[in-house]
Amino acid sequence: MKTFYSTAHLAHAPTLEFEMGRMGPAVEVPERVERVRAEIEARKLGPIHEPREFGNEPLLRIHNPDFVGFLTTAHAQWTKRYGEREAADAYPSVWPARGLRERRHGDIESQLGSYAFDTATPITKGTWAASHAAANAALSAAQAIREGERASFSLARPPGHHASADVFGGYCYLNNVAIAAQWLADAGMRPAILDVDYHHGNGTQAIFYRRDDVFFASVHADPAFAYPHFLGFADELGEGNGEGFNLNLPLPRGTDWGGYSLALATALDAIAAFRPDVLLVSLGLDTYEHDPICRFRITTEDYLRIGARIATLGKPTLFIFEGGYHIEALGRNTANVLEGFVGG
Ligand code: OKP
Ligand code: ZN
Repeated sequence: MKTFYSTAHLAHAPTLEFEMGRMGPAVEVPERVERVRAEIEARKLGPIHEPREFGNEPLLRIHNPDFVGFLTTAHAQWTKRYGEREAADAYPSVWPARGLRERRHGDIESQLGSYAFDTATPITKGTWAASHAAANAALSAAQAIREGERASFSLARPPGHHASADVFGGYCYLNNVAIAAQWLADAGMRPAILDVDYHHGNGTQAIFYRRDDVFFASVHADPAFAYPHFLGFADELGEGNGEGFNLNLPLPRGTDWGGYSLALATALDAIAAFRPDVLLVSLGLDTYEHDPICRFRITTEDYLRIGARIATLGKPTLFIFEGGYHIEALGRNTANVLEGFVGG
């Protein structure tokens, strides 16, 4: 198992998050990745490599050029307007909802509202650098698979599965798993994506929704009560050519290994029927029983089982780090999935 990691993620360190009507401490923080790296080193789960630079081209296979332009300049525009004092991070505060006009090229407030879908996802000074580096890590892990590795792990942040071609949100800016899947498809491979984060991967789904060359399956908390609230329902099956190539398995609050393992088996069966030659896993660890922002009951032991189950597909597998907010257990839980996979 090759892991791809760089310190570039440290540049993205939001401190505050707006949640439940008040500002609280951010949960998508640099320590997350540092804990996992330490655990991989301590357990000797394989070498850790520096990602290589892929440039913007592979990002633009997924993301709209104007959206990428916005991400690269948003923070500079924000500080030019408001100065560098307290409000150092850029947040949207107004959206072009029904009856209003989207303005992707307007002032920075209208750009933020045109491209964001929530208030959880600040653009800081280092957001672009870290996001670009996370995409490079995912692409490096994809290249390792392309060169014959059985498994690789992109250990980077910010995460990606909530970002679509031209919308950011859910702590995500660039969709790392979609960028890697597209790069592999462009190299002639047939990718399937399995998203096991607690939250539905609405961005990944939207990107591939009308396509039959990339299969997307997601096991997640029912959006009837959980974020992202507006996508991830079971009746979303894909559209046009993509009909039948999208599978959502929403689960109730309190789901433990019993309910979870049945849904995982269903997802893996559907993926097997697609006959992919590479599997990409959006690896969220926020299904953990003690996660501070989520409501499933997956245990540290269960993560070994999840890894072993994924291994039964028998495909080259690229794990991409997404959510997971219980800092103390995050290293152990993540490493358990990887170890379960290698041993499985
Ligand atoms: C990201 B990943 C706003 C709450 C926002 C955002 C959760 C993002 C999860 N009131 N919560 O999928 O782990
Ligand atoms: Zn999540």
